[in-house]
Amino acid sequence: MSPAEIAAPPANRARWSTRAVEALFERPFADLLFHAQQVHRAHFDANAVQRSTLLSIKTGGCSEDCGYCSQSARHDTRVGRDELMSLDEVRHAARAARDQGATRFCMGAAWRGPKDRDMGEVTAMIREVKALGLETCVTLGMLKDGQAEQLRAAGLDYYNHNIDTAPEFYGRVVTTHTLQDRFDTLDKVRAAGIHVCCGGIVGMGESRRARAALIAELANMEPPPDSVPINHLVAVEGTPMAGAEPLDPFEFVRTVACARIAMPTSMVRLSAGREQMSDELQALCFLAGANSIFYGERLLTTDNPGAEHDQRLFQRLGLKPV
Ligand code: SAM
Ligand code: DTB
Ligand code: SF4
Repeated sequence: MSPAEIAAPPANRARWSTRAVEALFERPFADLLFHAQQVHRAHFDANAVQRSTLLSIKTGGCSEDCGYCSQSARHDTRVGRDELMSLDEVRHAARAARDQGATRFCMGAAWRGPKDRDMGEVTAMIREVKALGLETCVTLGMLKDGQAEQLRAAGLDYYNHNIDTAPEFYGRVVTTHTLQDRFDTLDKVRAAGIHVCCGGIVGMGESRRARAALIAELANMEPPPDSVPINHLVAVEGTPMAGAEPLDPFEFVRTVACARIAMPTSMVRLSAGREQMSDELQALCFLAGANSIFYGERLLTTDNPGAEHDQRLFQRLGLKPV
């Protein structure tokens, strides 16, 4: 593939092959970042970064065996098993997030999927958060028929459901559900008129080819996800991935740049792993086209930079929160 072909924007959302994304990964770092910047600036204000705050509304005890996850009941981690949070606690956390400047509130549950009996409480939480003037997002696992419509009726704006890794690597990461199960839920979310938030994790010991395949798979969705979280593995003690080979930080930046180029109009979220990154590395990720973050001192069960630290970083980089 010639550099000109690589640089060309995909015409009418042409399908991305793994090889084409891999060719992006192989470019000199400065060329790749320049390309990502061009694409980013053609579609977004390059100095604007959106902020969402996460809340774990149901922590731990999950039936699934995702190898990276602190919340699987099959892994011996320090994360306990909690009941579903009360509406009061959710309201309190959402108000605090809004007062700190978040514009979206994302509630996560350590479930394979919600039971029908959980839906009343979850939809009440969505209504409550929406009433505070925040955009709403939930990540609850796999959905059964009808559940996406119930969430939409409650005012849900986004559903986060990651494909997490390349198809060829998926079975090495999770065995209790399949990638097809994930696609089925994404179809239900889309059909219900909810925005799709779907991305993955890197740094799990996958190859560059697998990272390229993950990006191609996301970019080839029809349409591509509205929001694409790029998570860096947070290696949690007690999980099978606790000892994963560390990823070269520049390779992480390359992954962000490839996501930006392959999905020009999607929000690309610099997600888990920021606490372990320097400010300089995060700045490179913004240069590579990341334009949203998780904001607030906790992700779900692990630490995230505090709001004050991020406010300072935004100031130092002249970034505008949106
Ligand atoms: N149980 C639901 C599910 O699996 O979709 C929702 C919660 S799950 C924790 C949401 C996402 O968090 C996962 O798909 C994964 O991308 C990310 N995640 C979980 N643990 C992580 C870790 N240790 N490092 C990086 N990302 C992680
Ligand atoms: C996503 O892609 N990353 C967020 C959110 N969606 C739910 C979760 C990151 C979790 C990191 C590990 C933890 O805190 O347990
Ligand atoms: Fe459960 Fe989600 Fe963690 Fe997998 S990623 S173990 S489904 S909470």
